[in-house]
Amino acid sequence: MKILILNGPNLNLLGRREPSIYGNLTFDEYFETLKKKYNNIALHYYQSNVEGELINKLHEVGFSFDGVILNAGAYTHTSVAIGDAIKGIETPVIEVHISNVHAREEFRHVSYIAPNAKGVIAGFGLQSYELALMSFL
Ligand code: CA2
Repeated sequence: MKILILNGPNLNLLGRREPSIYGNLTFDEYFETLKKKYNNIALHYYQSNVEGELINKLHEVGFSFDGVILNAGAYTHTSVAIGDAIKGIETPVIEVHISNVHAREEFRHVSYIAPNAKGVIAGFGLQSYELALMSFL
């Protein structure tokens, strides 16, 4: 089974700032533990701060991978283009968030991803990614 974790803007800063919202671990550290725990899955990871690069990656994997776990960061709340890209591919996409976006500012309650996603997981810290992964098993 081939699964891609796709992270959007600023998620490369995880573990370095705002630990009260996003925790202390860097994503690379978390990803290593996840890969060890699920070593029977071909787990890939890509992060970009650039909207078009996220779309290119969705197109690249979207007809061959079994699933995408997508944290589009703030693009979640703004990007019609990422929403359209998800609509245009065959691979199911799960929207994830580290924080509970519904308990935060109103602009974070809007998602252009959710209407095109298989499901949404938010608010479980980095464990949100593992919960999404388990749903593909
Ligand atoms: O809770 C999430 O996973 C978010 O997707 C994170 C985004 C935010 O814009 C979404 O509303 C919810 C922000 C990611 C920024 O991450 C940082 C991590 C450490 C330091 C600064 C930013």
